[in-house]
Amino acid sequence: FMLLSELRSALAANEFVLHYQPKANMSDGVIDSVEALIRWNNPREGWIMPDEFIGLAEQTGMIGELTHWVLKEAVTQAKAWADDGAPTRVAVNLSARNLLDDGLPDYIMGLVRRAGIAPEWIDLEVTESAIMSHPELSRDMLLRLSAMGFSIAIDDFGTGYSSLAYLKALPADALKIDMSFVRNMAHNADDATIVRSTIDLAHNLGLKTIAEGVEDRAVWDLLLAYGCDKVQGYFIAKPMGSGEMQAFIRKK
Ligand code: G
Ligand code: G
Ligand code: NA
Ligand code: MN
Repeated sequence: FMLLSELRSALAANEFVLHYQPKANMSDGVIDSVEALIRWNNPREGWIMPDEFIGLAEQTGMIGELTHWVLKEAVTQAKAWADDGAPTRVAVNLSARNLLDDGLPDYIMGLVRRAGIAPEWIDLEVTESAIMSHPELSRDMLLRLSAMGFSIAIDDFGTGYSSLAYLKALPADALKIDMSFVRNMAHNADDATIVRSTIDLAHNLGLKTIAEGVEDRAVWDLLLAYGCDKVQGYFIAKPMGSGEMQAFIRKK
């Protein structure tokens, strides 16, 4: 049981932390992008994962403030990695409600301008179901963000109900194929067919593909054969703190 007041004081006390999970290019193995994943370092209970508090933040509207914090932290980190000679794109997850926040594009633009980095260094991930909760408004918002130079990835692709006609009208740069199809694709012919067809569909629409939940070499090999662009998952690395991530990028 969690209270909104606890989330508010956690933000004020700076108890939220971003972890980062790398995405590897399939063509050359290079890691030039990561996904930021929020955690709550609670002084009494230890690490609390986002599944336990993002829902409350969304229901109460606090997700607006929380996402502002995530974006600020992600931009600061992208700037630090660039200054360190290891430029890395940082992806931030947006919730359905964030897409209704008219001030969001100017807020993100203000952050990247002040940091002195290009918008290209920040990727935005939005789930198919978040977009479909307000299709028209979400599309307008994504068009604004995309026109500013931020790239848009459709997250958890394949689990929502967007039509192909609607997908075509979105300013997306990439599809992230949901891990429920990817994880067991080496042992499940239907999953493999879904993943292969999704990659073909994405490429035919001019979109890049990212497979999430890659846990072993057999899946990597299949994805390589299918022409997937990027992979993310425990086979590459688990989410990690920023210092560990920096060492990981350097080592590669
Ligand atoms: O690694 P993991 O347990 O961190 O993530 C669980 C879920 O929480 C995923 O669906 C992920 O997209 C979501 N999530 C992680 N960080 C954020 C965030 O900063 N904002 C939002 N809206 N969702 C996040
Ligand atoms: O919804 P989203 O795609 O943002 O969720 C990412 C979630 O998946 C996070 O909880 C992250 O920690 C987790 N994750 C990342 N890679 C793997 C993986 O290879 N296998 C599994 N089971 N989970 C993963
Ligand atoms: Na995500
Ligand atoms: Mn996802």
